[in-house]
Amino acid sequence: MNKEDFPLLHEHPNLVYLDNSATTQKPLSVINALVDFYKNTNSNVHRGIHFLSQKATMEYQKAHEAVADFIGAEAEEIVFTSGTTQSLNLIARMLGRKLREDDEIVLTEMEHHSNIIPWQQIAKEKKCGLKYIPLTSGYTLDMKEARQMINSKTRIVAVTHVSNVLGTINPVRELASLAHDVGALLIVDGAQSAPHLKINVKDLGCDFFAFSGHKMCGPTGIGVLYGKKGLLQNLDPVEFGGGMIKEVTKWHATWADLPAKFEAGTPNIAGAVGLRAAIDYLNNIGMEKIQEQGRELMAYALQKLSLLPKVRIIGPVIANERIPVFSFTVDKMHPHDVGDFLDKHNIAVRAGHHCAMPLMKTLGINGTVRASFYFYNTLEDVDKLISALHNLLNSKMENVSLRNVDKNQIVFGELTEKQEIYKENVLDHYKEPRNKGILKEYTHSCREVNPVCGDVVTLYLNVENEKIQNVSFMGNGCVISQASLSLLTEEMKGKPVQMVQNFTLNKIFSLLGIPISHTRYTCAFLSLKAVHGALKNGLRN
Ligand code: C6P
Repeated sequence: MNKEDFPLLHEHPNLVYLDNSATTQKPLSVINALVDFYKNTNSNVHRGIHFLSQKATMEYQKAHEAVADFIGAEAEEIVFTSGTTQSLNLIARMLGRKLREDDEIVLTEMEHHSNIIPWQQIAKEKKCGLKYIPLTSGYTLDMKEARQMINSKTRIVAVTHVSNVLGTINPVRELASLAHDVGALLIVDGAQSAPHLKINVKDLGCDFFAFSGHKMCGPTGIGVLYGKKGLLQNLDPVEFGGGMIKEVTKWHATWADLPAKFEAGTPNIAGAVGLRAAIDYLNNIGMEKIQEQGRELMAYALQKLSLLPKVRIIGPVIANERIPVFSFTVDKMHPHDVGDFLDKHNIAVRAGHHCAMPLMKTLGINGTVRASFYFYNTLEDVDKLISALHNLLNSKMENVSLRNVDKNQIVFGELTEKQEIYKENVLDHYKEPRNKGILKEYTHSCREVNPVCGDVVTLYLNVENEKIQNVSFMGNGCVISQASLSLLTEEMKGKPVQMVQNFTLNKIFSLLGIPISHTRYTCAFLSLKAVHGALKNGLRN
């Protein structure tokens, strides 16, 4: 359904795009709205008295109104930001000013980093308590614990409406009651719910609601912070500059009316216009229909995925409690290797920690593969995913992650004869890693994390007489990271420190001897970072 409205999907008919939780594709109407704005309306808002500026200001205002209608709010309650992340940072900083020592902030264990770190920072600054509502074994929030945790000390409850990893829909209404009963505010991260569910902020009972345009067919760089009017009126801005003032003297400034007071500087006018076009597009289909179609896809995908051996779904298995975002792990395979394999089959998924490292820690895993669907995906797309996973489960590791990729990363080719030999070597180092373990005696060590997938390695070195006498490593990872560590540690032994310090990423590439896709550079780089880190740590000591 609707695939023909999306030029990218039209241009790449064989692509199965299942990375919609990261960002969705854009319909032609949104692309045209952006082009039309720059061709016919481009001008700054609020500032000029000329015709174009008035036109741009009107378009910008209309965008506020469209967003307000979309979530059941008033236009004054809609603050445009660059995205969910900025919205959450803004609200954390604004509310943070009002917090006192020993006040408590309650989050959940399934939050995205964007709804953790801003509160962590505030909690540190203000010496507030930070608590996390735990999960049940069914990947939902433990509401019994939530009822205990939200108490008279709680000032803020900040929760994701829908988890970007688990797909779980959280009981926001109940959380709002719990928060309000103790005089706390409820902040909702709606990044993953606004694209899929019909949102009415009044029905949800939340005080603030944040979401991004790019996850719901809109452009990147535009997002929303909704706040109840009375609350926004009583908050002071944390960003200052043009457009947000009423009057400025050398010593003092007063603020513009809502929502301009919170939109300092030239806003993303084109983005707002594009977001309005996206909302028009979604409204034309109907959010209820989008939700209904999501349920259909979900039921089908859940049934098919749950039949695959060695595949474990990480998320609720009841279709009503979730949206069509499926995280899963494949027994004994690293999510990167699975993602790479699917990519080779023209299926775009995300693999890693999905910016939810604390959740991964709770689940006891480093990462997952995530297939996230949107309304333009079809049952056939599910079938293609399942069929590729079948192939993966039946294939040898040879086919899993190593392939030839041309410079623009689109066309896959065969490996040359020489590269085939290197590939065998890489696989051998992956299956039987050399130098794995902890050295009994070591002079240097370093723990490094791959920020993309959360893999952790620790490197141990024994340096004597300015030479690497011995080396080992610990930690698991994908084919590329493990083979790189194994190959590099072999290469280093007996070499002068100075020589090893000069190793670059090219050294790893030459040791691997096969082309790797750009997205895997961080996997290869992990070994080198650990080596450089260990040598640096040691020299400093
Ligand atoms: N999640 C994902 O692939 P921004 O980047 O500001 O538009 O959205 C941040 C954000 C906040 N909360 C949730 C629940 C999210 O899912 C996201 C973005 C993407 O899952 C990129 S990490």
